[in-house]
Amino acid sequence: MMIVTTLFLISYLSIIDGQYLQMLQTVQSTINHNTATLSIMLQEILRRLPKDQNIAALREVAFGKRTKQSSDDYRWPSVAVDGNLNSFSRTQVEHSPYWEVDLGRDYLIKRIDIFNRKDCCGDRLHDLYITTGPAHNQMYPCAYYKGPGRTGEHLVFKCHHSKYARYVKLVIKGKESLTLAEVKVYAQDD
Ligand SMILES: [Ca+2]
Repeated sequence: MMIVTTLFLISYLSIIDGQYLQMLQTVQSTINHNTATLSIMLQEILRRLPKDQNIAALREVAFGKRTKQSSDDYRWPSVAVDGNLNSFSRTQVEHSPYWEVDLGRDYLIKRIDIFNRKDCCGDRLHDLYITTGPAHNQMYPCAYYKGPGRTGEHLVFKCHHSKYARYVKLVIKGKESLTLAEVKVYAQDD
C-alpha cells in the first residue's frame, strides 16, 4: 500500500517539479529494498522452522492435571502445572527425586517444555531422565538432559519415540532436589 501511494505521489509531483520526482524515487527505492529484505528474512525463518515444532498445531495438555512427586519440601507438585513461571515445585534433597503428571488419558506427545526456576538454583536441574507411557509399568525413555540447567532456562525436548502416553515422569539420577517452575506437555491436537 505504501509503495502504491509513493508511486502515485511520484506521478503527481513529476508534473509539478522534477526535484520532487528525484527525491521520491529515492524513497521508493529504499522501500522496495527493505520490503525485499524482509521477505527474504521471513522466508528463511519459515524454512528453518521444523513443522513438528510449530506449537500452533499442538495442544498443551498438562495444565492443571493431577501431579505427584517423590517428596514435598513446602512446594507442591501441582505448582509445576499452574501456568505461572514464578511458582515452582520442589522435592527434598534425596536420591532419585521424581515428579510426575497424569494427563488423564493417552495423548500422542510431541514435545515437552521445562521451565527452570527464575529466582535461583538453576543448576539443580541435571541428569534428568524424562519418560512417558500409558501406564506406570509401561514407561518408555523420552529424553535425557545432562545439564546443569541455568536459572530461568526454557528447555524443549522431543521424545525419541512416538507413542501414546498418559503419564510423564521426570527423574534426576543422583542425590538432588528436583525443582520445576513449569512443565508443559504438547500433544497432537485430535
Ligand atoms: Ca509454576
